[in-house]
Amino acid sequence: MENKAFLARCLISFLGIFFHMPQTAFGDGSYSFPEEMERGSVIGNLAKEMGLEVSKLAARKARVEADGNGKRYCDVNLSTGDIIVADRIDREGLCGKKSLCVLTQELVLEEPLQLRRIVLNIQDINDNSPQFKKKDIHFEMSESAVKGSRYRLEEAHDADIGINAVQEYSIGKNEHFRLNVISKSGGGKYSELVLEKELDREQTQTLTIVLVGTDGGAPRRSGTAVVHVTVLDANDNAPVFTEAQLIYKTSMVSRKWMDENYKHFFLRPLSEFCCLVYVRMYFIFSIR
Ligand SMILES: [Ca+2]
Ligand SMILES: [Ca+2]
Ligand SMILES: [Ca+2]
Ligand SMILES: [Ca+2]
Repeated sequence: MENKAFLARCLISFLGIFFHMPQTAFGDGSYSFPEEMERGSVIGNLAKEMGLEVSKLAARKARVEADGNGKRYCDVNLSTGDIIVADRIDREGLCGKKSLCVLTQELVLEEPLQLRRIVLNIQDINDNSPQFKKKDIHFEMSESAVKGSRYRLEEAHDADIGINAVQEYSIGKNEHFRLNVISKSGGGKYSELVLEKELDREQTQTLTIVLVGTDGGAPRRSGTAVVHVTVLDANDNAPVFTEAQLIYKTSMVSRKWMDENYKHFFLRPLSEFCCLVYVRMYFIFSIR
């Protein structure tokens, strides 16, 4: 009889210890919702998703605690069983460029003690615009650059991921360049200017083109930079005298002087020689 009583006491003690041990292996709740929801927004319900009785939540002192040393991002409404947002959840700040952003919180229930895992799957929203590191991009291009020459442009960065990151680039209408967009093997895109119509410094010394980077979110967001092109000179023009210059020059020289220095003309560079011959011819014809 005494043995039976002892066994019964042992069994009761064991069961008491067992039921007060934390149980985490079942009944986890998983909730997917977008980042940046207002504090107090409902993201789920304990009764529906975790099978808990709402009427007992207050008595069992249900509460949410951060897992490990993390922060508490959600809370529980004891009268409705709703799980609500407790703090700002910024996907970019928490997970950067990771394609999955998962936070884990713990639901604690007392009498008996129970621990349930709450898994929060944070979805990206398009809350960042593409940005260029430099708002002004400077290029120096020779006017001798051939059609088809390419000039790589700075990539725009967008803190969002997937379709909410940069998808397209475009440039303002201009007569010299078109834009070529290239996808990088590791993700992301950049663009390059392709020369379509050759430059002429004697006609245009500088060009200003607006570059736009656009993401694929809804609504779409974009960022801009300004490309400043300075056209560098190439020696593509022979010196030419104007008629006024010719008349002035011819008035300053005599036919005798021209004849005396005839050999000297031939020692000059070809372009200059041509001009001087032209001066001489103009002089000869103009004094007749
Ligand atoms: Ca954000
Ligand atoms: Ca985002
Ligand atoms: Ca974006
Ligand atoms: Ca030139």
